[in-house]
Amino acid sequence: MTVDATHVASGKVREIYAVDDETLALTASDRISTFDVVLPTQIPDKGRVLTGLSAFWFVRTRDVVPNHLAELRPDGRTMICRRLEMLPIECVVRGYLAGSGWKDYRETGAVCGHELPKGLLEAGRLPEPIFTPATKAAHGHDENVEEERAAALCGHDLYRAAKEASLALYRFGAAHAEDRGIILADTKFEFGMDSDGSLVLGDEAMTPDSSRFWPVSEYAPGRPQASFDKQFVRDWCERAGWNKEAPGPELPPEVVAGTRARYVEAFERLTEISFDEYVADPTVVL
Ligand code: PZK
Repeated sequence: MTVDATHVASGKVREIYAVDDETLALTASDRISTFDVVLPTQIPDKGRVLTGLSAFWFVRTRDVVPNHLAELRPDGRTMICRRLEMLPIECVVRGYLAGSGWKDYRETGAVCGHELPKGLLEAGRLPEPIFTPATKAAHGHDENVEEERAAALCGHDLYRAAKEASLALYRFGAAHAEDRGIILADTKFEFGMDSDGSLVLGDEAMTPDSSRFWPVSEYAPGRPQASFDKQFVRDWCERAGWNKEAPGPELPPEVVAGTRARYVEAFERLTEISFDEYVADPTVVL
């Protein structure tokens, strides 16, 4: 990184540095996690794909809700961001029933208080996208919560604004992606407040790490869907007989190359910009 900064936090595959009192640097590594474990093998350029996609969406959704992006660094993997006071919830929007949404529906017929029609299939499309907030777990999995609990944690006005912004962002991204052969099945946003208390979108946005991307061409409800980006890794891990506890297995070169190609393909399909051009000059997404 060419920005002078002190490290303040680590995510599974990203790091945050403090630049000054008002500014952070958010940098995406090439690490990959699957089955909740970070693997010892990196996927070259994965961090650039995620950062480039986030920046692409941030620029195109500014009129939906303001966001924290201040500057995209020449490395293509670092965003300089406005420092926010983050809301204590994960803002998840689901257009399809997968993961914990499918699990909750199967067990109760509802997800976060949304009573859904009977007879929906695993990975089935919902009649309307739903907002399904979750509380941030310090470790382990986030917990889906009902609207009243999430609103009490954020304050009702900010909660309402985050919910409406999340649904509008998802509708924009999902329509854009579907036109380009990718189903944005669900996605997670994180919001914060700026110094005057107004809502700002933070974190990453509509990337493969914060969303489920499914290829339209392979979509078939009634079973788990192939992941656009991680399916080679998951398949290889299953065939290798890994018990899904840390440490994960090293990936062979053909799985690394195939997975890198899928990330680059997602970037190019969604942005309609060549990834090589992005690497040469990241500002092409802005
Ligand atoms: C912030 N995270 C989560 C993400 C990590 C941790 N603009 C902002 N202002 C203040 N805080 C944050 C942000 C953002 N984005 C986000 N934690 C703090 C997170 C990635 C890596 F280590």
